[in-house]
Amino acid sequence: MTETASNATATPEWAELGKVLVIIPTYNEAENVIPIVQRLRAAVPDADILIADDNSPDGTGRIADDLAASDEQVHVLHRRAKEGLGATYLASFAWGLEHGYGVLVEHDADGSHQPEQLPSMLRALKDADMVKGSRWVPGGSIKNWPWHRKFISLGGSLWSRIMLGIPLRDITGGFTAFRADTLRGIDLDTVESAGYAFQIDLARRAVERGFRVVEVPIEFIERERGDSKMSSGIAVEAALLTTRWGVAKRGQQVKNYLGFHKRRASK
Ligand SMILES: Nc1nc2c(ncn2[C@@H]2O[C@H](COP(=O)(O)OP(=O)(O)OP(=O)(O)O)[C@@H](O)[C@H]2O)c(=O)[nH]1
Ligand SMILES: [Mg+2]
Repeated sequence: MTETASNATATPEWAELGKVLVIIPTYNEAENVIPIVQRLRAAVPDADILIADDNSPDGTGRIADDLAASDEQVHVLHRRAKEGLGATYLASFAWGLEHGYGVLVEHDADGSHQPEQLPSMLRALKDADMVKGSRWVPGGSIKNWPWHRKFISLGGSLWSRIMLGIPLRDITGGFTAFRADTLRGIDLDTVESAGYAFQIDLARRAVERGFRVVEVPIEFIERERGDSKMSSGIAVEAALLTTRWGVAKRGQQVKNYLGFHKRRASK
């Protein structure tokens, strides 16, 4: 019996949370999809995997089908065309919730998120509603990123904290574990954001609705194979939307404050 097979029979520490689904969105990740699935299956043998492929021209979808054919814990969601990370995650969350999973995890295919660090996040989810893998809390780190990527990441989190008043250090990170009830409670139907803004949007919604959002340190490693889909447009979308949400939130706070004083004065 292999180590993976014997681990699979053990009850995981997070069993009370229900079955775990790790979602891997892919676009042209032919070189990365097999190693990441292998690592995930070894690190968290009880978790199922959903590869959500946007019809990658490099054949990632066919490789995913082969993986699914030989492993009943691997599933594939084929989508028609590249629509961005936000749309892919929304479709994948819907699939996972329909299939009765208790925990849904966002996980990149490119090796930046390390499957071996997922158990510590699932452990933390026992006392939380949403757990974000964080590069910017003590113990967290980034390997092989140029200074300008660090600047965008830190600046984005700082801007979000200032505009939205959200107490998270790494709000744009994409390695996140949600309880199913958290996703059901944050009105996914009204999410419009696509790139980094999507991550900020989900965290903002969870915090505003009173869910417990916790950060766990991770080591983030720059991808070694394949091309990044990150663009300046994604960063600009995040900055503009965060500013819009922040202005709307502050405006509401001022309205509430003025309304309170008007009511008091008229008593
Ligand atoms: N299905 C789908 N997957 C996507 C899309 N865009 C990116 N991805 C996948 O989402 C994950 C993260 O994308 P990356 O290009 O690594 O973007 P990033 O991690 O924000 O940026 P880098 O730090 O530069 O790697 C990878 O697994 C991509 O293949 C998309 O439009 N559709
Ligand atoms: Mg990446």
